[in-house]
Amino acid sequence: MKQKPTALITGGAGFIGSHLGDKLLGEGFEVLVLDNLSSGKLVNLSSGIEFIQGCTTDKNMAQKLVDKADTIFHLSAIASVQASHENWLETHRANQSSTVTLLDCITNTKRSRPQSFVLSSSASVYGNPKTMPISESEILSPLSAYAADKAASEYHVKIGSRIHNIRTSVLRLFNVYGPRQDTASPYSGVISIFASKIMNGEALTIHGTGDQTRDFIYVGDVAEYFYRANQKADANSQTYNICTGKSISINELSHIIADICETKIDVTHEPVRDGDILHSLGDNSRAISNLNYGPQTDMKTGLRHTIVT
Ligand code: UD2
Repeated sequence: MKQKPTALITGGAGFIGSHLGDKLLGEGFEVLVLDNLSSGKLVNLSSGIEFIQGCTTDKNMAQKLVDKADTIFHLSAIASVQASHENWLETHRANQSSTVTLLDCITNTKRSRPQSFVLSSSASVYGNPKTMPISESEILSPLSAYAADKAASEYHVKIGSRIHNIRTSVLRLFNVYGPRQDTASPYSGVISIFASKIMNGEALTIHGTGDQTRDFIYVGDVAEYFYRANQKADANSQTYNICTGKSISINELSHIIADICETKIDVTHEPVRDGDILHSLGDNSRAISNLNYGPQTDMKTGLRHTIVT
């Protein structure tokens, strides 16, 4: 009988990682999840997934798990711009040293079968881009410690491919939404915050005018992209924007959510958040052509899945 491939997902108990775990189980993988549960939750894990509690920067633990894996999906991070400024060194370890730890484990493994590595990066590496839609060739201009760590992680991945011949891919995620996204944390995405407030009959807070726009992509499509990016991982290490190529404003978003919930919304305005970018719209043509997949879930359908759960 053919042996199942084994995938290690760091941060696999989190919002995006847990959807990826489900996708990989469905594709016949053995799935190992390494997560310290700082933001991930055990309830996110489907049965059949092997869970290991720990930090990705724990070299001994990481080595043991990397030794078992055919592929490593690196999603663990402290995904917060604010936290990256309040706890610079701690977030740097979680967001950059973790990447080097895993790549170093790959170079040290005694395993004979070649391994692949997929990095979850962020559109924040672009900062305030000069051109819109943003293509992957845009100059990187991180504006936060979080974005700097993601950009540096990307460079380390390229080194992993160039010097050590590791098969890699890098995904730059735009604004991901969907079920299991935390509503309670101050770092939550706007969609989960709005959905939860509307369902609880609370007023929405809009920072600034609400005319700022974002390219929102549904988490199921993101999991599909991770799966395909691993299939295409090679020593040329391609980078992909993971987005829809369409954007909507925060005002429009609030109206769509209100329509779905069949309710009227109350809005209070607060000052623009520190470091907030005005517009974000990605060019996803490379992902569509190289990974042979375009986002399948439109905004209304994705929001319905998000709000009923
Ligand atoms: C995204 C990422 C973040 C980082 C950042 C870099 C998410 C959840 N966050 O932040 O990790 O990569 O990009 O630029 O993907 N807003 C409101 N009211 C609220 C909450 C948010 O008006 O209650 C606004 C907010 O000011 C912003 C927009 O909604 O203009 C989107 O906010 P977000 O936190 O969902 O995502 P973003 O793009 O700031």
